[in-house]
Amino acid sequence: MFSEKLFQRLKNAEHVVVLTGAGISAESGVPTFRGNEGLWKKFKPEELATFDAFIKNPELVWEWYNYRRKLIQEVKPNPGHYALVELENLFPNFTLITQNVDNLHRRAGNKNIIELHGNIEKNYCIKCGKRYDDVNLALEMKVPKCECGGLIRPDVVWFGEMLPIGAWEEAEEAASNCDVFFSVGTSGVVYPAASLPQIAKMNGAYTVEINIERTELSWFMDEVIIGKSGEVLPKLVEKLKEQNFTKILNRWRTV
Ligand code: BJW
Ligand code: ZN
Repeated sequence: MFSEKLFQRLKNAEHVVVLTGAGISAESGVPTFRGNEGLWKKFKPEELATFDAFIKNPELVWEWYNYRRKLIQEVKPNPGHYALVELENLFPNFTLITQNVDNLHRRAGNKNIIELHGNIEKNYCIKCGKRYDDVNLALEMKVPKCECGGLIRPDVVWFGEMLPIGAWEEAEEAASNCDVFFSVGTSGVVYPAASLPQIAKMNGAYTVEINIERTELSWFMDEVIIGKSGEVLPKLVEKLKEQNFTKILNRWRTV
């Protein structure tokens, strides 16, 4: 399943970066955005995840987010998420860049996380900017209005919006300076996130994709592993442990 080259690169790696997408949470029961199971009612993400859609029909967009908030509260991180926590502990420098807004990486225990598309459990007023970060409060509200009269929106990044201040810069910096870059469970169609694997590769990283199918990004990856992230990632961690990887890594570090 994994090449010798990958282990070689990992043994010499000081900085490992993982980019995740909706696919890593699929095995927890969180639907992905695209593909047959990814559809929500009859809408595409491009029709709901925009500011215009929200202004046109706040109830519908809010309903979509509340449906997802409730779902996320009911699910748990899966073995793929937990394997990334183990990976974080194996390397001197590890950055987890996620496009997901579901908090499952934090709940699993990862520490160094960059959330590129925000966080579904947080909200703010579009008029005065006041924050409404209590998820239960958000769930109770049918038509979300701030005390100033402005609409309350989820603190996520919609199409046409800038990424959170600093998040893109940090992600680009991590991708430019890593030794191995994993792209896990993302279709690679949404930019600028989808450019990160190419940035990593251009800067010399070994790039690996883990997905149940080939994606827009597969053609330039050094290695494409077809499989569920909840199965592939724990196997990778197991193999690294079998090879007494930590010891090898430590020996390398002291040379
Ligand atoms: C499994 C699995 C298992 C399943 N194991 N795998 C024309 C060309 C290029 C760009 C543009 C363009 N026109 C407009 C743009 C820009 C636009 C864009 O990219 N559009 C494209 C769609 C064309 N981007 C933007 O507007 C972004 N902002 C921006 O560009 O600002 C300017 C800027 C420039 C430079 C620097 C900084 C700023 C903002 C994008 C915001 C995206 N927002 C959303 C919604 C977030 C809130 C929410 O959650 O509701 O983000 S859309 C949605 O897509 C969500 C996701 O994070 C994102 C990516 O989706 P993801 O994660 O890849 O999910 P899927 O469903 O697509 O794929 C799942 C994958 O998992 C599949 O491959 C499965 O096979 C796999 N899988 N089970 C492993 N068990
Ligand atoms: Zn307000």
